[in-house]
Amino acid sequence: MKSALLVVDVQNDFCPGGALAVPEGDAIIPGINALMDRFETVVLTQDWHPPGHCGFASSHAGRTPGDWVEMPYGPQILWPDHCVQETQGAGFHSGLRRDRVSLVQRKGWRLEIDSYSAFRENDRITPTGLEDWLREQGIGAITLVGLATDFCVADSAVDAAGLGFEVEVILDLCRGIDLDGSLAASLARMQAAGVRLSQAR
Ligand code: VGL
Ligand code: ZN
Repeated sequence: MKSALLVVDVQNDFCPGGALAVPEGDAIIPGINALMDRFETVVLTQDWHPPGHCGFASSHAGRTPGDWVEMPYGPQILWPDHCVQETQGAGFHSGLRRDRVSLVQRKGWRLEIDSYSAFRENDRITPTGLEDWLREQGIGAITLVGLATDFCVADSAVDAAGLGFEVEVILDLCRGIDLDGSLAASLARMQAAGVRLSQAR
């Protein structure tokens, strides 16, 4: 079975100094770069929000990051402005290899729907197109690494497993945000979905 490496959101805003910095977010980059040589197909995801995006606290009067709001599609956490299209923060970390990349899958570009998963947006309906692309490439197994373990990595892994892919997450090549126990909860969610949790070393 053909495998793909899915590198989730290794962007400046999720690394130290960024707008939504994940602790040690940049520490995983050398390991991810080394792993790329083991896969013919490497996909990068890129969180790519328009200014005024619905997932930003600044788009909701009187709200601050960490607040929950009710969106038409359900509850949604609000974040600081991050990964705004065409900004430096939305760019990939300069240390991340680009030579082996087959596809860049952007997500979260709709003003009214946030998207953590690389497969389906937060309304849980709208597809990103990645599933079809992977199937057209004959890929049946996916290995995930990147940021953040408890949001975009976990949601992507759970969706991939639900779509019938064989899924592995290499935990020491991910880092989490851990908001109110979200890290432990995400590990349980991934395990329940049949995702294999492993370690690079
Ligand atoms: C992410 C929160 C908001 C992530 C993206 O990459 O995990 N988290 N947007
Ligand atoms: Zn985002």
